[in-house]
Parts: sequence; C-alpha cells; structure tokens
Amino acid sequence: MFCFQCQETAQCTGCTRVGVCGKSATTATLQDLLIYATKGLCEITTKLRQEKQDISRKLNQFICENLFITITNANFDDEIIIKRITDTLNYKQELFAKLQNKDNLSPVALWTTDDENTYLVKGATIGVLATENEDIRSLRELITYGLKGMAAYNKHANALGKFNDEIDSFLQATLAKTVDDNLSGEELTALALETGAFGVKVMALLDEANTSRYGNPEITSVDIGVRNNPAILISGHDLRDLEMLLEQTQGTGVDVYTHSEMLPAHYYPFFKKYKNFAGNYGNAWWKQKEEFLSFNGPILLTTNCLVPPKAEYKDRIYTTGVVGFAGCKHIPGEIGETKDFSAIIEHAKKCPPPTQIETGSIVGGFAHNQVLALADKVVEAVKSGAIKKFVVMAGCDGRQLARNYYTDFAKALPQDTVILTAGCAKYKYNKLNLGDIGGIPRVLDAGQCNDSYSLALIALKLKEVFGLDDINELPIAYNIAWYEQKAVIVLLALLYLGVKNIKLGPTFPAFLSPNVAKVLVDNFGISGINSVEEDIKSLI
Ligand code: FSO
Ligand code: SF4
Repeated sequence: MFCFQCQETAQCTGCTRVGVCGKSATTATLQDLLIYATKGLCEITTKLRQEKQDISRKLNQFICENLFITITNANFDDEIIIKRITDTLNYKQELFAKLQNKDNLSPVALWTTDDENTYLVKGATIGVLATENEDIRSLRELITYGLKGMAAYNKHANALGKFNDEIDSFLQATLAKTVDDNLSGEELTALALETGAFGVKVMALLDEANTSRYGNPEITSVDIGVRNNPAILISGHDLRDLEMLLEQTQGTGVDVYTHSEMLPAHYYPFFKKYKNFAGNYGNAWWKQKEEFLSFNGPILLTTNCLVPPKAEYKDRIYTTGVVGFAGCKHIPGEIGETKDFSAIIEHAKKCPPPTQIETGSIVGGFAHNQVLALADKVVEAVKSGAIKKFVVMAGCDGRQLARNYYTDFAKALPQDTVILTAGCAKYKYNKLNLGDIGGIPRVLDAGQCNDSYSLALIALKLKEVFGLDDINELPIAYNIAWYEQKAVIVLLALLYLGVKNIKLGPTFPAFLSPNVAKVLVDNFGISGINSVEEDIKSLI
C-alpha cells in the first residue's frame, strides 16, 4: 500500500504497511482500485455528456459516494468496498454500451474484470506511485483529494434535495482528467484552482440546503454536561440523518447527544424543537476511544471520522451512509429514503445514561447570517480599534501533540483579536473561556468544516463594508489546521477566492511535491507554522 492523503501519514511521507488511521494494506489497495474504477467510469460519463446523453442523478450520487467512502476514517469494510468496485465496473459496462464514439478511451476506462479475486493484484499496480513523475503525481492527488471533499459536501446537499448538475459534471470530468497522460503540469495546476472554484459552489449549495431546511444558525449555548436518560451519540456531518434520528426518538425516553462535527446542529433553529436533543458530548473525533467508552450508549457514525473501535464498545457502534467497519451494525438507506433507526433506539434503552465528563456550555452559531446581523457592532468594534484583527483558525483537529500549538496560539493571541472558526479544529480552544469584546465572543464558531464558506462570505461582506478592493487588505489572518480531504477542498476554495498568506499546519501535506509546494508558496504566500511567538508576531 501507499497512502499519503491525510496529515497524519507515517513520517510525513506515506503509510506503506498499515495506515496510521488503522486502515489495513488490503483496505488501502481496494480503496485505490475503487478510485481507479471510478475514474474510468467518469471518463465514460463525461464522454456520454459530450454526446448529449443523460447521466442519472442516481449515478452522480453513486460516484460521489465512491469518493466519500475513501476519505480518511470513513470506511474500513473490505466487503463493502469490493461490492462497490463490482457495481462500478457493472455501471461502466452498461454505459460503455451506450457510448456512440468508443474511440480514444484510456486504459483506465477500458479496464474491467468479472473476477473479484483479481482486485488486490490489480489494485497493487494502479496506486498513487503508479504515476512516476512526482509533480504530476502530486497535482493528480491534490485534485483527487479536493474532489473527495467536494463529493462529500455534494452528497450532504443531495441528501437535503439540492442538486447542481454543473458540479457533478465538473467533478466527473476532472476526476477523469487525473488519469489523462496528455495533461501538463501547468494544465493540472490550473485544474486544481478550478477545483477550488467548484469548491465554493458546492459549499454554497450545501449552505443553501442546510439553511433552507433548518433555518439560519443563530447564537446558541450548547450544554456539554449530561442528563439522566439513556442516550444515543451521533457523530459525523449528516444533518438529514440527525433529523430522522430525532424524529424517531421522540417519546421513547432516549436522548440524543452530538459528538465532534455534529455539534453545530444545535445552532440551527429547526432542531431546537426536539426536547430530547440533549447537548454535545466530548470533543473532536480523535478522542472517541475514551469518550465512546464513557458514553455508555450506542453511537451512530454518519460520516468520517471513525477510529477503529475498541472491543469494549464495538457492539455499540452503528454506521450508516458511507461509513463502514466490519463487525459493526450498518443502518441502510439511500438518499431520499427514510432510515429505520429502531435497532439503535432499542439498544439505547438497555444502556445506562452517559457518564459525565464535562460540565458547562459552549457558545456557537456564528454563520454568515448571524454575523451579518451583528455587522454594525462588528464594524464599529473594528473602527474603534476594540477589535484589531480576526484570525481564521478553521479546519480539523487531530491526534498529534504538535497540534497543541493551536491551543497555545489561541491563548497567546492578544485580547483585541477574534478567532473565526469552523470544523473540528475548534475543540483546541472552544472551551478556554477566552472572553468577549464588547459582547462579541472572542471565538466565533460558524459550524462544520463546510461552513468555512460562511467565513469567506463574512470576509467578502467586510471587504464591501470597508470599501476595500482586495480581500487581503482586511484585518484577517489565516492560520488553518488540516487533517483529511475535506480540508483540501476548503483550502482550494479559499485560494480561488483570492485569500493569500494562509498558514497551513501542523505540517504541510506530504502529497505536495517540492515544486508544487513552491507554486503555492510563490503564488499564494502559503506557509507552514513556526513557534507560537513567531507566528503571533508575523500574523498579528
Ligand atoms: Fe473534523 Fe473529521 Fe469536518 Fe474533517 S470531523 S476532521 S475536516 O472530518 O470533516 O472537521
Ligand atoms: Fe495513512 Fe492517512 Fe492514508 Fe490513513 S488516510 S493510510 S493515516 S495517509
């Protein structure tokens, strides 16, 4: 195996024997083959579109799910991945038959087999390292990871009934281009930036999907203690799954708590009507081994990030959607279908209530609508000098000790600075009680990682209010933490919006070759993190 798609990759170069995430070599190879088969399928769907033939929504969704399954910590279940490879090849055959012009198809599009036993042998020949030129490899992977993030956000929008054919067409055409040997480094670089443009579009689509169904996030205080009822913990990013779970738990005596990236659900007006929607339990994804144990009840994983579960609580893990782990119960249901959560609810009834690990509350809900409602106050605070600088500290949290930098950085920021955050990176400082500036909290949480879009909208609005020509003239600094591939699409989206001088940490992506990293440094001023003192000095 060779995988270097996430920040925790071994020695900051690549996982080669087993994933630091717990992914086995077999699973990694099967995931590589799933991506390879999907790239071939996308070449054919793209050609069919050129022939003005229709591609069904079902197929668009299937492609997005294939990508989403391979995001770090989403799916470890070989059986599921093998079935998806087979389904992908079957789709490919079906569409190939419809193709009028079958000339000039790549070997990737033409590859097929009806023998599942050959998957591992084939998978070992088509992985990341099969592209020999390290710069082409780097750009191909940068684009592929960005598209994985895009696919995840698109899937969430689709689950709420929002679709955009332009996004699906771009995603598939671009994925196919990552196996096109005729594309130069310059062309692939341009394609990576165009991927960022579609990153903005997909986050806008998801924002519309979320807010049209659940209302605009508003300032909300979320309890982090526990009640005395049996309960279900829901993790991941899928708000539609949460909605169905809350509907089905009404009147059962079972409470529902959010974990990690599901915390921002509390900020939406829609979910406040559910009396059993108890609060948030725990922290970012990587602390789940302790927190799932002490939660005592069943846990529903709706998307990444699942850490291979300990035996002590494995029987309490339920997966749904793209998530999978051999031996854990999977709750089925396609987009548009109502899932049946009765098994997990019955399970919860037999469990003791959660053990309290924290008390108090955290405040969030500062997505674009809420911040713009406070715009006068914010602009006044900037003009008066009460707020000197905003620091965008969005992104992901992770296990590495080096990430304590972000806690230290938040603590060391001067009192006249405000942190704008989104994603699970917030858990490094959202319980520090950093105070407020004239009633404006010093940590403004917009929501999940996709709500980084909100932060971009806020920046664009401030640019307009202050009458500036360039987003980079604003008193905003960017110190972003990344972990998995959704962060890649967020980063590409910010670059597309023209944001410069982003600090990216805790380490630079291993998949950026020195030359590709140089392009990002030279054109966008991206840099890594240094000591807290040095970075406070350079950013503030
Ligand atoms: Fe965190 Fe995991 Fe949302 Fe990622 S929970 S690490 S960026 O999935 O997607 O922020
Ligand atoms: Fe390694 Fe990350 Fe790939 Fe897992 S996802 S195998 S930790 S690079």
